[in-house]
Amino acid sequence: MAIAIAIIVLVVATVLFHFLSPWWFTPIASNWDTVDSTVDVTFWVTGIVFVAVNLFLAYALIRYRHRKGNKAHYEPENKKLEWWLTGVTTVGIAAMLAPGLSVWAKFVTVPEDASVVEVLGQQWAWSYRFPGKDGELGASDARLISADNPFGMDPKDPAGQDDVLVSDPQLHLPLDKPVKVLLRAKDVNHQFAVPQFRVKMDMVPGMVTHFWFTPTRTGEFDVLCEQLCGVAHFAMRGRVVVNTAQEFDTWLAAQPTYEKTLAASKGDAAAGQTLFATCTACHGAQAEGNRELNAPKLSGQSDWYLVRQLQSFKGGVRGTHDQDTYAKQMIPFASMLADDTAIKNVVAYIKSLPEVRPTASVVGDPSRGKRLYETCAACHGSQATGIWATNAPRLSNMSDWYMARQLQHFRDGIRGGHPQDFHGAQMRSMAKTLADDTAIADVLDYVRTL
Ligand code: HEC
Ligand code: HEC
Ligand SMILES: [Cu+2]
Repeated sequence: MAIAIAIIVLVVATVLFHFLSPWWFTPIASNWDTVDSTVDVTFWVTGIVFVAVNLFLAYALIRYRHRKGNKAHYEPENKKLEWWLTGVTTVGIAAMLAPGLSVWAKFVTVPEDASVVEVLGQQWAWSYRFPGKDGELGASDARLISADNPFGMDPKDPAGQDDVLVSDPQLHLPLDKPVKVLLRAKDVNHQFAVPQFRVKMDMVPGMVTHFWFTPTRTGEFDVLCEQLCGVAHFAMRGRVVVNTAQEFDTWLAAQPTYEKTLAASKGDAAAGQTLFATCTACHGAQAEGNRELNAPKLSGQSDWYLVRQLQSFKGGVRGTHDQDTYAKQMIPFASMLADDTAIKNVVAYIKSLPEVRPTASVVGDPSRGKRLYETCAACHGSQATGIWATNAPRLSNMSDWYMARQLQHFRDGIRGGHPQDFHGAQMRSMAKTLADDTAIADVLDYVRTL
């Protein structure tokens, strides 16, 4: 009897939870309301079966419970009942699957007037490509990918010259225009998913998968990777901003074409030397760092990382938190660098400076640190030399007191909290894996041994 009551309570509680729970679909922002309908159909079919089967079980437990003097009647087969059950199950399963098939067919059948955007997934970041004025994406190949060619563009294909390259996890799309989304992966399987659009599709290296949708309201929507793609899979975040056509056109026009990125200056160390004169006051003549002035060592650091940080300071992405007083000192000096060419020049000069070994100041337990560093190695490399492909800078042979402070700042949300700071946000979630300042000291003491 107790079991029967427990089952009835379970059924009632489940149904109540289903209708009262706040965890329901986010408000839809695309044309795919049919996706919601298919989920609704599944809920109805499985819900009715769940209630019917469990209530029947409870009924049978009560009706046929043990009573003195009663003997059970054994009925091994019942042709009629079996036909009924087979028939009802078939109808139920067909009702669940058939709508999905027809919606799926529409999901991958792209309308003629759809524009095209390519999404590129990698551990653990997103980037995007538009076809440019000719309406055609140029050829690309994973084998051509390098720091200078992150999209793996084929330089010989004329169709690729005007392709628009968005090296940022944030994509913009115009409102009410159907768009065909082509998906490529650089390294392992990923999945492009935007819950409000009700879209998701696997990204498989060596394959181009696709689907289409029409954004139906403006706003910002999260891009998630919904395929377990490695230790930092949860940190693979991006954003789609749906704009009016005019706002979108302005944004798109400001993005560089492949041709432009090729022509962009590689940085001139001689020109950078003059610019670096002001930096020496804090960072030292050899960019060796100065603890008294809180300015870290820059020599030996990857050039692409230094460029990004200077752009972040300048663009208000780093150093905007009230408590980030050290980073705030950097903002006026980064802003003195007039444009990207100046930034690249000064970084080219820093790159030409000789390496010095910074003095160690953080003391911890390197053997504990070694274990903690295992996760970090996925992005920063086993020797902590930094990996361009994961956007993670060099840590070995850099100022340890500075890194300790950065890890505290990431952990406490002082660095990496700006909505445009996708790389910082990634490191923020990783810094939280270090329980306290002792763990930070341990891991940095281990990094020093590399
Ligand atoms: C007034 C002192 C001062 C001057 C001058 C200065 N910096 Fe800095 N810089 C700092 C401080 C302090 C930090 C650390 C910020 C933090 O802790 O978040 C920093 C950080 C940086 C970083 C980030 C390093 C990293 O690993 O993330 C870069 C890059 C940098 N500076 C480059 C420059 C360049 C290039 C110049 C000259 C144009 C310059 N700095 C001038 C004080 C200064
Ligand atoms: C998912 C990849 C990833 C993992 C895992 C990761 N990091 Fe990072 N880390 C980054 C990225 C990306 C940045 C650069 C952030 C930026 O551009 O502002 C960074 C920056 C840092 C910095 C700041 C360096 C500087 O010069 O300012 C430190 C220190 C750091 N990471 C330490 C660690 C440690 C310690 C671990 C392990 C607990 C770790 N990271 C794990 C991606 C990662
Ligand atoms: Cu992924």
